[in-house]
Amino acid sequence: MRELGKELIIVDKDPQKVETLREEAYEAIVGDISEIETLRGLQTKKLSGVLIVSSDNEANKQALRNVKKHFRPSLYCVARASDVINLQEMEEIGADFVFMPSRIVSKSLSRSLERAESVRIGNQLSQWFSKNTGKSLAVVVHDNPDPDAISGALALKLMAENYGLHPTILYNGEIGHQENKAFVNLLGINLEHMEGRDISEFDEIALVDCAVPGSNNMLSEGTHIGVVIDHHPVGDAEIDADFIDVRPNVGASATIMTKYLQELNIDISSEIATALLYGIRTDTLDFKRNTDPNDLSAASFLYPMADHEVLDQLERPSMSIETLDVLGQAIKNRQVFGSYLLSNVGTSGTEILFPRQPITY
Ligand SMILES: [Mn+2]
Repeated sequence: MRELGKELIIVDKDPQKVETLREEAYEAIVGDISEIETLRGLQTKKLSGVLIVSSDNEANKQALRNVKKHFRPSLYCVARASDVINLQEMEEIGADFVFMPSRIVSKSLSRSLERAESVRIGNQLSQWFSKNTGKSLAVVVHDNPDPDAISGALALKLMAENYGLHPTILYNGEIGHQENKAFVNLLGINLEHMEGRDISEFDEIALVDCAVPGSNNMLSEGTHIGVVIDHHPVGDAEIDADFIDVRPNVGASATIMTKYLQELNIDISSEIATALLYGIRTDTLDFKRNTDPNDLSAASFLYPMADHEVLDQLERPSMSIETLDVLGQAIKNRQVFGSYLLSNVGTSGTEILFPRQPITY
């Protein structure tokens, strides 16, 4: 409360405790919170909230009833319960927030475990990079890469550069969809097609957004990999790698990479923040699919650094020149057969049938 800059009045049955609190310069009074007299004494003060936190469930419920009855209804009430049944009862009486100390402890324990794990793997990855300083690194994404794969690779490239490696992002297939092309162009992302490049010219290989060499990437099966970062389940595939981080519960590889950038304290440019945020959003369908709390926390970390004008452009692509071309061709080549208009749109060889009249139902 002191941190929040609020004044606090503490009520306790135990005169000894009250004495100690006063010695620590708290305003404390002796009283039983379940008794209406005690509450009346407080009512004269300008209260913004009441915290009912004794370890006695019955006393807390009685206090809550009294507060609800005798104080203004908008007064914010927090209560402590030792179990779920009391928690529900307190909510029914009208507490705005009920907490269970055991839950808070287990939550904070699991957070601290998660934190320790994240430090541990962050250190491992940083050790791998330190060991390979000066080497060339092929950062390979899956075939026909999407924004998650590309932004994840971009983050890994940045990380590698920070440790003095010489990374190149490599892809196979094509960057399909107008949105993905716009993504690469607007953010000026440099990636090279695998055609004409020999993977053996690189000292080390990293795989991003895919994990198994030869599966959805152009590597040969069984290739030794330095670093694997992915979020797709790999089943029982055996991967020969120095460092593997596959988290099927996470919605995007970009999320995993964002966590590493944070953990290893690597500065992020606006382009990379924008790319990663777009990667997370597209892979999770704007947090509607396979989303984990990590995706949300990574996104909220990236959000203030991202270029929202570029994101806007990516989300509402104007009709592409190619689409306009196809439509133009269709209009030029039109032929009318009865109630249908038939057109040939050239290179794709597809014929399109348009009803001559708009269909109405
Ligand atoms: Mn992905």
